[in-house]
Amino acid sequence: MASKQWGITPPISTAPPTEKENALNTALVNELKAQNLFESAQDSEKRVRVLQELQAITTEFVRKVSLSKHMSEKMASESGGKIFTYGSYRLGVYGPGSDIDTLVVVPKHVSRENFFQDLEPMLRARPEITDLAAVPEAYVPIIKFKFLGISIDLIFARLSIPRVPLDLELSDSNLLKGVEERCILSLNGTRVTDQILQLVPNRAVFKHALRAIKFWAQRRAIYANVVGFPGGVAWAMMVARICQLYPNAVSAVIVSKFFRILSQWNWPQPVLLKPIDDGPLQVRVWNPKLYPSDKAHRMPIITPAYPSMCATHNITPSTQTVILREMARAGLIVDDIMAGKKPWSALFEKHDFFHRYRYYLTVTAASKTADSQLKWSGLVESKLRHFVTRLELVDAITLAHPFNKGFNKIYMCKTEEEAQQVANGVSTAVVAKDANLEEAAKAGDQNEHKEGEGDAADEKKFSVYTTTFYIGLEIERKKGPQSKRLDITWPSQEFSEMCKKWDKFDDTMMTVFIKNTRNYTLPDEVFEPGEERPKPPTKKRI
Ligand code: 3AT
Ligand code: MN
Ligand code: MN
Repeated sequence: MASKQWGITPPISTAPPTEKENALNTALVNELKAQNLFESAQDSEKRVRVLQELQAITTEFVRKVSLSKHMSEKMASESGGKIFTYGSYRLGVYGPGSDIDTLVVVPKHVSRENFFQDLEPMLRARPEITDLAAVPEAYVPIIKFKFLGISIDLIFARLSIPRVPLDLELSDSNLLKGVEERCILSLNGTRVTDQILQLVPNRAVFKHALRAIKFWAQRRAIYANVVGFPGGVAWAMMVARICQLYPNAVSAVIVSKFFRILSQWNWPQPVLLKPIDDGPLQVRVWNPKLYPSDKAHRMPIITPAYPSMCATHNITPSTQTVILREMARAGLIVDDIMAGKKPWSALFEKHDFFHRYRYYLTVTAASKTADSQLKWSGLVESKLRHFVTRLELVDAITLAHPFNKGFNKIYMCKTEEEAQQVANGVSTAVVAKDANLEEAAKAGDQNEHKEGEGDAADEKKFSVYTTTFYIGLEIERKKGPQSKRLDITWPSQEFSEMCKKWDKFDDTMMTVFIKNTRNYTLPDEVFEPGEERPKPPTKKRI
């Protein structure tokens, strides 16, 4: 029987699973369940109902807008409007806390203004919908809200066709003709996830393997597109490629081959799920022969839907090293698991980032309100990988490893001066608590003080919100007694200038400062309760 070739090369093996592999696979799925990665059937049914409601609202939205543009009742109803999903929900790897990434597709006579001026009020009017926030000026304009408690990220795309029927598919690249760039970007999420699912030999195998890899990457703190690690789509494409190479394998085998193959991959050879398409538009498609910036990608993982892009352009020399080390480490552990010498839980052991290095840099973004801090800390985080690339140029630094998330705090200060000192990193000797920034921003800063107690709260009128990011440094040990002091002045200056160039930067509200920290002076919040902390050296080095 001639079998279909999945992907751009013949498979490595088409062997069916052995009994032992099947048993290991059952153990893997059980471990994922024990880690609470799956939602209950009841909650998943709720998601389906929510999506049905969103489809009904979308149909009504398009009909209303069509009528307002003087279409007949019949034409208005036939204009359609359809929702699609992308992200973890579409890939079937969502967990209890996941959002539903949803795309509203409308015909040409419905505009982006209508999305915010007509659909948004319709959503606001629904009693099931709470916490609605619209961000029309974002790179991908978005409306975020909760529907019956489930987070929804709603984006929008307008096609250049008169009707969007419920059986419309987005796979045809000709649909992109005459479509605005922002809409092409919005369509991309669904087009990519749909393609990934089309390009794997067995979706159930792919999904369980991807859940395992995503969980591993999160536990090892190497899951974060913004700071220079692969994000969800990139991990999905890597797993999909392994599935293509072993079309009959079970998820446990896919996971074990994943580490072996990708840690030994001939980077920067790209990971491709299919040949890169040319398409009908004048848009840029990833091409290292044509574009020097594409040639610079160190671990290219290319999206399969036209126009193909590199999902991992953020990876730096340091993050590449960290990823490959983690893959090599995981490969050894999985060998033991496959040999029956270790349980799957060994693969998912927590990262050791705060134990790994002797020197750390802390980058702290601070501002006066939760709302401004949410945006400011996001901006600073998005520039962190540029700081990393500057640090990589410093002679003595052999590796600059960014941690994948920041730590939030609120400081309550008695005087403005004290608040200013905190914001500049001079003083931290005030009351601080761990902060949930999103919650605080929603509640509004005026409510902040209600959480304190009576007079004490009144005294502490000036709040400062901080988010601290960590970069672990590997320093080359110079021979000789007097090694030169590490000088990071230039990268630090470049970095803070980069942050402050932001068009919404407000120097009366926002600060960013960088500090050196030794491992034994790291703050408590980066460790779990009971976790052993790095100790200061007992003997002086000679
Ligand atoms: P969860 O299960 O939701 O945690 P996910 O993979 O669905 O995992 P997200 O909902 O954060 O993750 O993102 C879904 C997709 O949305 C992934 C990416 O294609 C797109 N996306 C997310 N954040 C951004 C962003 N800041 N800019 C551009 N695209 C984004
Ligand atoms: Mn999501
Ligand atoms: Mn999302």
